[in-house]
Amino acid sequence: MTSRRDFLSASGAVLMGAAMVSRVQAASLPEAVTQSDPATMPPLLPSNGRPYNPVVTLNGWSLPWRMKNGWKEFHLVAEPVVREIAPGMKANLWGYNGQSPGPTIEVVEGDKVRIFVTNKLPEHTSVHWHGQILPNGMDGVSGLTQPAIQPGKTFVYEFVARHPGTFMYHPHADEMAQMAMGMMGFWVTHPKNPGFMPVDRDFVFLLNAYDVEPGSYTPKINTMLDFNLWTFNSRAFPGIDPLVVRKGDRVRIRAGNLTMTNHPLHLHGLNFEVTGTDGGWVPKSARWPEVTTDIAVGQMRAIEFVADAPGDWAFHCHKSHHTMNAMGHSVPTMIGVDHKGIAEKITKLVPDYMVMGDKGGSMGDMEMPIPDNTLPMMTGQGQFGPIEMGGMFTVVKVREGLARNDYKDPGWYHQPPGTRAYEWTGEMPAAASAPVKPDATSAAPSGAAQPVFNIKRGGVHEH
Ligand SMILES: [Cu+2]
Repeated sequence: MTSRRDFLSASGAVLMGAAMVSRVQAASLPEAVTQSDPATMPPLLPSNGRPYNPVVTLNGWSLPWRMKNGWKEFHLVAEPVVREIAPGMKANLWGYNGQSPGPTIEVVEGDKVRIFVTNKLPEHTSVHWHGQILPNGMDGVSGLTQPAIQPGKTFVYEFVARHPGTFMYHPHADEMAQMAMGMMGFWVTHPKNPGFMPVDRDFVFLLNAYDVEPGSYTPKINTMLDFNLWTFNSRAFPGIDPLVVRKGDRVRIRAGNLTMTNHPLHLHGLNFEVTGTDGGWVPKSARWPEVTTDIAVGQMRAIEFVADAPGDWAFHCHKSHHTMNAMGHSVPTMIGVDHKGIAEKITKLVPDYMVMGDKGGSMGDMEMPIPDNTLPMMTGQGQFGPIEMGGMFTVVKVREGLARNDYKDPGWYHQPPGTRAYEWTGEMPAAASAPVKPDATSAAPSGAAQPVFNIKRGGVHEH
């Protein structure tokens, strides 16, 4: 889908002058640029204002601005949007400028920022600038610091972006409904000095969650904890783009949590340090190495690592039900249950009935009909078969020799010969058995070694 932003980036700032400035200048509001393509857009290089190193919004984009009398002006439009959660599933959400989450806003420390917010929702809203230190009346809490923005109205927020760091924006009006519908966006205030903590690649995304019944399109907004779609930027695996990284790059990943539970984000193959929170940057002396960082509700974290290990490295929430998509999660465990007898009876009524779950839950290579507009629970194909993941899962792809601004999916990693787990095809040892006490052996049936538990009957039970 061609967006106005594609046009802008293709034509460049100079051509844009001829085509659009007259119209933009004639209007009192900056143009509300929209984007509906679900792919990750290339970083938005600043064409005016202070220089900075732009971020890459995973399956998202950054909002263009205009400079007017020393103010950096943005226009956010709160509106209903359709978001593709992953190929095969779309949801009716609320977002900003054509997408949920809304576009990332990137400014520089010290910028005077003016944001026009137009409400095209059927109910009032407001925008809270999470983590910003700003005048009280700009904090966006409807009722407390301002009247709510009624449908059809436009409000103006003005403040100086004082602190560099990682922030977000979301409504502070009918929050449970509006966040459950996808109202949120990322905000990055870059340091005034572009040489402060520079990185080669800087990825950002929000952790969010939806409850969309299979076969329906609109999230259930009253769900408190039992969401069925766990997403990065309103996308579920395999709809989440990989984080493509050049070997040797210093990489930053910033994530904010706008769900109602914590998410331990886990990265394989690389150690990282938590370098930032929504309160600011962590001094070097206070950082420690991790491969998992827990991001609590409402928090933001920036992690950094040097991509010294080429490969396809899984990056995911470590709550295993957050790496699954919709469908029933409350089914009984059938591992070890022989239900052949029941299956025979059911097959008389339902000829296609399939015995499932008696050997485990694996459904990665089963092809079952699913309702319209939902996703398989575990999905995604890798080069060696089904990945059996959904939800908050993606892959950090570290490759040698990429171009500086190359974020294209390089395909699957070709592991050097002799470096992949392999099947043992040699001799197998005799079946392992637990050590057997001589007196227990006599009681056991001949030939079958019985495990003996080390229990002292009548003895003193010590811990
Ligand atoms: Cu999680």
